[in-house]
Amino acid sequence: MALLPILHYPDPRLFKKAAKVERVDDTLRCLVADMAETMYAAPGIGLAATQVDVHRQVIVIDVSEDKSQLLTLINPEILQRGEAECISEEGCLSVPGIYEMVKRSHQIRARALNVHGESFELEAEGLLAVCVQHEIDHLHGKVFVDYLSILKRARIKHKLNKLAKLAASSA
Ligand code: GNR
Ligand code: NI
Repeated sequence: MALLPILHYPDPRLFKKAAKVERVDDTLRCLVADMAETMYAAPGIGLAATQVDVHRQVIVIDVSEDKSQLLTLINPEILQRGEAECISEEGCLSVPGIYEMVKRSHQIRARALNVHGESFELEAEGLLAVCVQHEIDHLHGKVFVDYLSILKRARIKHKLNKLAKLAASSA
């Protein structure tokens, strides 16, 4: 197992579209294990492969209180979105220190493959639904700050660029 480095916004690699996974094999399961370890260590409630510079459709999520319910979604697709929307505060491991309100569907139904390559359906609401939508966005090259105003996004870019320069100069 290994901790993987997480890309930070506005790194252009975060805007790449992930390709479908062709085969769920041991190499892919190794990636899933590393992603889970990275997510738990961060700590975060979700991680998309895009964030660790792997551009394949793989997501890990665990929204449980005691971090005992790891969910792996390979080639996830949203089948249905409920009509009700909810606005909640989001953060992202790729946008450190920034928390903003985002509007999403309150409830969704999704289909994905598990680590055994078996298809399953997931019905989710609340935080889990928000997280699944947030992670699937990453696979499409989209980050939650894309939902904010241009002004807010520009401020966030400026702030994170400054932080990245600071980090580079002290490294
Ligand atoms: O850890 C995370 N918390 C979070 C909180 C509200 C909405 C979405 C998230 S996902 C985030 C981890 C992350 O960046 N996943 O891509
Ligand atoms: Ni994120």
